[in-house]
Amino acid sequence: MKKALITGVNGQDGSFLSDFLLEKGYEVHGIIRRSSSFNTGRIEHLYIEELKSSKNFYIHYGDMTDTSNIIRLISEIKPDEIYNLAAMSHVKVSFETPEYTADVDGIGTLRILEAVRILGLEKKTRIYQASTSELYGKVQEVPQKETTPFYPRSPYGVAKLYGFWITKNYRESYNMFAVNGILFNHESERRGETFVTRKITMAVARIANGKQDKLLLGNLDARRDWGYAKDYVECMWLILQHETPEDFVIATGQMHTVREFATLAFKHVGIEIEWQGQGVEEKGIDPKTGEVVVEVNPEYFRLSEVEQLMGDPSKAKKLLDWNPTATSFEELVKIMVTHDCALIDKEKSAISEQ
Ligand code: NDP
Ligand code: GDR
Repeated sequence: MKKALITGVNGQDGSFLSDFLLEKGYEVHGIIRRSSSFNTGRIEHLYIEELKSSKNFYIHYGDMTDTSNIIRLISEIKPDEIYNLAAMSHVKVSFETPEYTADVDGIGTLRILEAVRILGLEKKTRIYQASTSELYGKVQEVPQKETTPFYPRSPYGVAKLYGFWITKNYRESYNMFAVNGILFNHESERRGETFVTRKITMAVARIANGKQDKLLLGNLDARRDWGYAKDYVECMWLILQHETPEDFVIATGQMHTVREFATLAFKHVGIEIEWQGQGVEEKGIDPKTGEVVVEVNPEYFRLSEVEQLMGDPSKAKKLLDWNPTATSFEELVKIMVTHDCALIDKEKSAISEQ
């Protein structure tokens, strides 16, 4: 039985990857941070299932800033595969916590690579590094591929740039199977609520249920290449199974504006939003009621924005036989809105039963 270690196991991707690897018969070890409140909501179903069936899922306390903890865990587990998903992953927040972001997202990656090397596991352990389309930042070429030059636009992007290069450097210097998946935005019903897609779908569900008046957004013109997280974690695994260690762009090859995402999300609850005005004055109106349901709030603007990102997944399609559009943009929005409407309904019925 293969053993995998996942950092950031309780995040969006870590939780889907755990589902995927357990299904494949792996023994899965995950690292979580100690928190003053419960932080295992996304992996709760695995505890419950694993209590019932054979126990292949193990959780360990740790932190990407704690070198001795990382070395001890890797030495005890001796994983065949490490998926380094832990990160301070919010681009806007990285401007508020640049040093911490560099420590976790940049040096944290080095800590994993060094631990594997110090422990003499270079030949046994394959390492996946969660790289990002934010490396491209100020876009030099459209669509972006593995050879497109990087130009990060945030402390997050710069920290991840270090993570990318140190992974490549360890591969070339120590002959390690250490690789980067350069993943474009991927979303799901498990996405954190401070990212724009989930912020929109949760607000749409609440507005449709009369629990919120309006949605406040930043840059409506920002364009992203949005895929479904469940499809993308399969690709992380495929990258580690490839016979040679190589970096891959993982994307759908299509992009949409934040405005388009919101328009489609509202449509699913029967609101055919009408956009009026421009720039900070732009508003989304529900034509049936005349009410403003979306407003622009400059508080959500970025100090240096990444205006557009669209990846070219040709290499992953060809070498990994991966289907980038298994879930379409329209399906993704529908999955998220349907999930969040059900969530709000459940909350409502729980309250009415009290
Ligand atoms: P999430 O923000 O959902 O998850 C991040 C995970 O990292 C959480 O489990 C978080 O734990 C953990 N973490 C944060 N800081 C530390 C720390 N100091 N020590 C240990 N664990 C820590 O991100 P996603 O699942 O969406 O993304 C996974 C990875 O992929 C990240 O590295 C992200 O930067 C990268 N990425 C994501 C993309 C996307 O569109 N989703 C696209 C490209 C790259 P806690 O719950 O305690 O905060
Ligand atoms: P991003 O995702 O920065 O691409 O990083 P996010 O959803 O935060 O922003 C996408 C775009 O939407 C614009 N935007 C808003 N964003 C947020 N969060 N909130 C708003 O109200 C809002 N209004 C408009 C943003 O300005 C931006 O242009 C994500 C993270 O998962 C990273 O970890 C990952 O590396 C990249 O995707 C690829």
